Amino acid sequence: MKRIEIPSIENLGHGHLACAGCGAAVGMRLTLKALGEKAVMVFPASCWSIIPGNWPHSSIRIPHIHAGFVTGGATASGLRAALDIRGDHETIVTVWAGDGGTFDIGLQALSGAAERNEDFIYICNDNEAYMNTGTQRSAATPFLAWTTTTPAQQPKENPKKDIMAIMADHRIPYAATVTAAYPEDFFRKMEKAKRIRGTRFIHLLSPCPPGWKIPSERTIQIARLAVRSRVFPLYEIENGKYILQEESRTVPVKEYLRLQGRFGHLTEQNIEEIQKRADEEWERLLKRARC
Ligand SMILES: Cc1ncc(C[n+]2csc(CCOP(=O)(O)OP(=O)(O)O)c2C)c(N)n1
Ligand code: SF4
Ligand SMILES: [Mg+2]
Repeated sequence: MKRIEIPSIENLGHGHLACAGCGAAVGMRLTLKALGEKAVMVFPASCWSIIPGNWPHSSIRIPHIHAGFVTGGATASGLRAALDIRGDHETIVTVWAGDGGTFDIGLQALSGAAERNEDFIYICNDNEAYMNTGTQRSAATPFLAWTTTTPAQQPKENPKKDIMAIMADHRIPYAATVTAAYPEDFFRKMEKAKRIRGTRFIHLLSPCPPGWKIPSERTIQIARLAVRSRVFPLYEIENGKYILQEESRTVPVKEYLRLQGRFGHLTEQNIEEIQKRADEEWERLLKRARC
């Protein structure tokens, strides 16, 4: 595979307000490096309503708009139309929305935009809960995880929604999963997304130290283990075709779970059940990739 040079340009500036070790901040750095200067970004309500800093200052060095929680897909559609009317077909329109703003409350606007195949890159920054408001469960929260609304005595009963399959079923041209633990892979997929027109969907898994109850220095290690345990496989869906990246150094899900306080209440039986589900999901993906 061609070697990727990640540019030294930094468009996430000093003084941002993310927690120490925030996985999303590393993801944002990479995203902004990949996008370059000719891009605009929409932020539906999330931790990223706070992280850039107080107006009139911002640590995000490309033009950006703070938008209503539900409106990521709609705001980006309007922005694209406005740029096109001005004759600017070059500036890339992007959305950076949380899992709550994508899997749950923003799904309708995103679905409408994807069905119209609106021309933007939508990045779902998935930290698996509503973190900005104090770690409430979302449809992206994993099975049996602790959150403040799914306490350890009654952890989340439902599996994570398969947002990639939902987006692929909108017949969009491109969707991909990424984490900051695989920066070259992340960068390569962003570069590919930039070359395609229409709705492109990037699913970024971002460990969150306070919400996942992990030490801030373990963010990247845990993101890597998410991939190696096949809890979060890396793959692309190009025009409906699944392209799966086989991870050669796989580990049992236990290795991933045991480092995180949000799974601290799990019994051995719970862990076996999670392993079984991860194996079944992997088989399901493999089947799709072989079609
Ligand atoms: C209509 C509406 N409901 C609720 C809120 C409060 N709110 C702001 S951010 C947020 C959580 C966002 O969660 P997510 O999209 O996962 O992003 P994260 O904070 O985890 O980055 C909520 C509930 C809001 N801003 N607007
Ligand atoms: S709460 Fe989590 S996602 Fe939000 S800034 Fe802190 S580490 Fe990042
Ligand atoms: Mg979230």
